[in-house]
Amino acid sequence: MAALNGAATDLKSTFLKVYSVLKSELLHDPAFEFTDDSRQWVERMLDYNVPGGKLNRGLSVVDSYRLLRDRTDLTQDEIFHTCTLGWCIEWLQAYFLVLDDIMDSSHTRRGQPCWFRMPKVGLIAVNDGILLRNHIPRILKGHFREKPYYVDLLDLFNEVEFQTSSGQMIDLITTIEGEIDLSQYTLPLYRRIVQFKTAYYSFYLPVACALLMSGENLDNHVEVKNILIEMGTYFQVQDDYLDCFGDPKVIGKIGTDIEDFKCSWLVVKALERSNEEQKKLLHENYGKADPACVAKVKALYKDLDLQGVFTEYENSSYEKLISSIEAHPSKSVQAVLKSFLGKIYKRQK
Ligand code: DMA
Ligand code: MG
Ligand code: MG
Ligand code: MG
Repeated sequence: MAALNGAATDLKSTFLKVYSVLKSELLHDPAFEFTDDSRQWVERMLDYNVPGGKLNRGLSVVDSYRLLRDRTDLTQDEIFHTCTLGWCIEWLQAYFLVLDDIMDSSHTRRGQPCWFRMPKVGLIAVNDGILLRNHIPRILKGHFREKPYYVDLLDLFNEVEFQTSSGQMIDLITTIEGEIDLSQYTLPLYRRIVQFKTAYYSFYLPVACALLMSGENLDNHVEVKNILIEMGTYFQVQDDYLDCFGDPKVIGKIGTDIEDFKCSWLVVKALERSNEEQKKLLHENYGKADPACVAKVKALYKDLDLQGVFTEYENSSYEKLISSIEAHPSKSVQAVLKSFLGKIYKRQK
């Protein structure tokens, strides 16, 4: 393989080179007898679902490790291994998204149709999701089996996957048809859902991977975990806001939260701020596929100035996060957390 350049500006192209290496290894996995057709299917499925996002989670592993080690010149080996762990998180994300889009009846993702909406794919996407998930331990076995932290790494991925799917479960059972009840949509339920479905895998996992590679024991970093969970909660509030108010051309997906009766931050805030008449409007129109109902909900969000409420929330959570980060004793850990926060603050996509 060509030399991996570690300079920050080239990080993304280095990262993408590692994707090609990992993909090629999986396409020649000796545990499976590939035919041309099956190899082509997996390759197309991977290219469609794994590398097309912002890659924030994956790149953060490399970034975090560099900051923890306090040097820019990582060895070729360190670069390859941090990128590989970064890709394992991107694989995990692809797995969750392929299945999430089916369950949320979404239409587009990353500016293209959701995988299950593609001709000839349909519910084969369910098995593709399972396959994506199974690629992760294969990648880890291939590259980390001899590392002293191998068991901890496997345990970390297992724990985080459990947390994420539990979060997805709460997200989904709050919207069961016939049992929908807006009055249960309060901030504590909201926080529980998003902490589990988003924060662990998107924020804690990348930093925890970098900590393990640096030889750290994760039990000694509970405070870091708590800060990352708060950051992940802020990130999902942004996701919910963009679902309604973002530009689909920029975010690459069309929002479905209102139609899907999701316990979104916006509906929680709307309920907090509504008078009886406005609550009635929500009860009558939230969770309906009819575009006229969706439009009424969006108009109410505007009347309640949820855009202003969001801006206020965004500023105050940023302030709070910065002060908890600055209370951390280690400067390099502070740098890791600030770098992550910098990537998402005021994001438009
Ligand atoms: C995303 O929740 C959580 C996971 C684990 C994929 P979501 O359905 O709000 O995500 P998106 O808006 O990207 O569909
Ligand atoms: Mg979704
Ligand atoms: Mg979802
Ligand atoms: Mg969303």
